[in-house]
Amino acid sequence: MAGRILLLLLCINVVSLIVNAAQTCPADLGGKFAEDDEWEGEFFPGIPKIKYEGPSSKNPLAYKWYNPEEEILGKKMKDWLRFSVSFWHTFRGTGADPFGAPTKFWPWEDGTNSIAMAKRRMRANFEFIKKLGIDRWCFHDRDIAPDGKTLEETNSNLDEVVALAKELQGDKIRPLWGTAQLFMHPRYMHGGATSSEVGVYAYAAAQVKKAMELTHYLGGENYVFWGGREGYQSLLNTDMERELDHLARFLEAAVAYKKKIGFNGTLLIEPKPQEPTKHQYDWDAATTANFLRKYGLLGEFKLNIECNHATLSGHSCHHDLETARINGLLGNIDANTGDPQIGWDTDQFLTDIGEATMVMLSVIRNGGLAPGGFNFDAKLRRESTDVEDLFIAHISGMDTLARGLRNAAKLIEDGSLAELVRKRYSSFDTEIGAQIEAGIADFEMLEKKAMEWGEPKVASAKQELAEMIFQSAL
Ligand code: XUL
Ligand code: CO
Repeated sequence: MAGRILLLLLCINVVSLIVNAAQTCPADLGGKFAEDDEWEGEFFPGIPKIKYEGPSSKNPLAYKWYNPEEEILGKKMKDWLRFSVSFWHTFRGTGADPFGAPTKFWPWEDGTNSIAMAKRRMRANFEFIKKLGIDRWCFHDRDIAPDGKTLEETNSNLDEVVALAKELQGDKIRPLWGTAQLFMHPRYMHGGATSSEVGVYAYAAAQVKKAMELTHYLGGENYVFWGGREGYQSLLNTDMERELDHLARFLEAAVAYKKKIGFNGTLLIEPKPQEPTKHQYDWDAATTANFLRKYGLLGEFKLNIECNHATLSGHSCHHDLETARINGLLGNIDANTGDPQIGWDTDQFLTDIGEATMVMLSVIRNGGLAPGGFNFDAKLRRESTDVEDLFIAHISGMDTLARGLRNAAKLIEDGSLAELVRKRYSSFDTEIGAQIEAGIADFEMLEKKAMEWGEPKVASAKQELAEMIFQSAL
């Protein structure tokens, strides 16, 4: 039993401090139920297909704000929101943390990491997605299938599970994105693409190659690079310039391979400032945009902004979304939130209506996110242990963003916030303002104007009024 718990910690809990095995997720073919992937009946009996019942409903298993077919600003809610379930939190999250053992023992889990168990979990995933009425899911390679003894064996385990996933997806469901897990295995302790070991760089490339092929095979719309260990713990032993060059070469090779296999999905980089490394190279949207610009990769990548990562980097989620958007880089959102009193990546479901409204303002200004969407990179609290809680958490997260969408549309249709901003900059809607914005106003000309005009009048910023207008839409 202790061995099982250790194995689960190693395979599932991304922030676990206990890492002492040679492999992260070895296949356990000798498990008690390992030969049997049959599961009688439903995984979620008693949970119906979740329907929209409107804001007055008291039913926890119903949508109050998310009405998928309803049009908001000329687009269906489901097309603005493009929700996705993340396999790792929902089906591999155990509730373990660095101080505590797993708390979640889902009835379909048999305690093994066998291929049979991986297949059963995949069946549970698709029943879950279908009951929520969601069309998308996200995965890491190592969430969905166990490691083999060799890379070839690992790849063949993946092929077996992915063949089933393809069948279960049917015509409608597709991965929003896939990714390679380049952070849990001990071989990645110095990073993947930025490792000091050339063998690790090659292994990481092989893993990304396979994960891209599988994402493409499943009809995935995007592919994500989150470099949890692409960073450093100390600059004293790190050649930062060389590591960043390696990362760029790695991403260039990924672009070339994407084109070679005819994968048309968007490549996304997911910024995060730190955790698990002390400093991650993709710190925030602005840092990542500069990296892409320096290496000539701007046209090939967009960003996957995760709200809890934005707040860890000292920004609001809205700030990083706007930074991505104004640089033409907003591709996807990992929808979650942190806790104001806890300084790490708690990956909670977003339930703050004000924050959701600001997020949706950015999404509307971006014209939507497609082919990206909203991935619930969010998990139940350790203390939430009922199967039903998985549904309640997603329903609540979906309703929060749906409410944010409705509020943001109200603000845009009302127009007073936009008018406040327009008025604030109206002094530039003049001949001289137009010359400045066109880049033809030189310093001599501006000095002449400053002398002619004398002391400039400075208007109020009207922040409290802006906040009042914003509040009135919530
Ligand atoms: C980690 C995180 C990851 C990425 C995918 O903080 O957000 O789950 O989204 O590797
Ligand atoms: Co994420």
